[in-house]
Amino acid sequence: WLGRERELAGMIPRGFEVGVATSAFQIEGATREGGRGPSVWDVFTHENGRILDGSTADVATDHYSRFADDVALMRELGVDSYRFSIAWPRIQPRGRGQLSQDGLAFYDRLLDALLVAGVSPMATLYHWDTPAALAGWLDRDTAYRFADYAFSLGEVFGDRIDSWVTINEPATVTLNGYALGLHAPGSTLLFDALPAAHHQLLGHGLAVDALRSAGVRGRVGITNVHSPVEPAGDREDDAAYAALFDHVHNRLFADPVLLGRYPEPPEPFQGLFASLREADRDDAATIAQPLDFYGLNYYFPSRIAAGPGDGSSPDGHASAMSSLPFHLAPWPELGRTGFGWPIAPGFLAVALRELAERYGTALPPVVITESGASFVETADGGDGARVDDGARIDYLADHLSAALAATGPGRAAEGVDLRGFFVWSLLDNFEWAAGYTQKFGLVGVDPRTRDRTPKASYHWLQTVLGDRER
Ligand code: GBH
Repeated sequence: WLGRERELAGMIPRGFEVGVATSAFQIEGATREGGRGPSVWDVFTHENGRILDGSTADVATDHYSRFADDVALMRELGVDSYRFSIAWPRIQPRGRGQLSQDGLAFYDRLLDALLVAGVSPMATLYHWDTPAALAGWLDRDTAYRFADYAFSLGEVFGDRIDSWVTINEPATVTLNGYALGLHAPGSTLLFDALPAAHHQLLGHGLAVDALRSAGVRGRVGITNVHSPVEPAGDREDDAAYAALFDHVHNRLFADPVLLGRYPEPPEPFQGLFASLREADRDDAATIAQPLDFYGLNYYFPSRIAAGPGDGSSPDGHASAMSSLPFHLAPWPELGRTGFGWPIAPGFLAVALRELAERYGTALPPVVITESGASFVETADGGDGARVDDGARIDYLADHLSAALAATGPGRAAEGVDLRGFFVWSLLDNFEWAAGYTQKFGLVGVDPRTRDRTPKASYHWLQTVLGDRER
């Protein structure tokens, strides 16, 4: 796609929002400054053996002190919008009570800089950094604490934030954080993790309500990660476990939000989800607040095979997954990212088509709130050497064009009103359990000096954005 910037620019409709995304814990650093309290991720990263390279996010990309440079990079890039997250423990160091003026001041400065730069802010209220002082998502009370926090932010920033995302990927928090132990808080509860899903969904619904009561003028939505699922073979067990995986990864988090009820579990797994039935009766209406947009994160499809695997996960770690009766099978026919994730832009179109099929008129306008890839890169950026990440250019162009081509009238995902696409990520950053070993950035960050150097993909996207019709 290098050299075909015009072609891609020509596919982007007028008014379509193109942005870049980050999250607080992955970029900010300064974890003890401005009165910030510890989050579960601070605790987790300081435990032995949790993070692949033994790193922490204490400094990360040092965005906390370099945010003005990062906004300048976005202005130069020419993006319409910036999706970032607000660190709950900066605003409420203990997860409840009085707001930290220092914490608010940081996001106040960031928002001002974005406004001056003409970059529209999309704020995620929760991208995994739960205040460590709270009991966490297994406890229903955390949903109410989250709604209080949301209300406060709505009051303070309601006039300046254009789009609000309540929770980023409750599926990943549930599966990686509570079921498999790959993410904070590191629990390996398998199916006993389901209350964490329910309480996040409840927290989402309460937060939407809280933001609207606070009178925010921006759009309000949620971000779910979707991974279209296919059985690895034609054995009956493969199909049954594929349906189970689709249920726990995709439907469980989208159906309650969009349809106002939990999906019917596939045969013969009903028993595993019994706890959700009761919860559903009481909270279904709270969870299903009408939304202004639905955020979709897409990385890769899942191919499911019956039988336990070796427990290795797409996040690069052995996990409790080895005690499940199914595993994720490889995609030998497809190219792979630095993480080993299959490169499958066609399945982004499938994810969009499934949204149209499953949710029909209940589906609000869709924004792709994350799409991107890590690749093994030779230069680290900071020494001034530019990274020639042609693979990332192809990845982004293939995914953006697949999404745009799938959503026109008469197309596969007709019915999806696609409004935007955010690249994950602006910067190389702290990639959770993989530490700094996986680089997703359009901009490289020197691991020693934290100096920023735009990669070839940054310059390419800059040309695409400049070539759009105005
Ligand atoms: C996103 O998560 C995050 O929002 C972002 O912070 C992160 O940096 C980015 O992706 C890149 O990782 O099959 O049960 O083992 C998406 C990460 C990783 C979610 C793989 C689903 C598979 C769960 N996805 N995971 S499982």
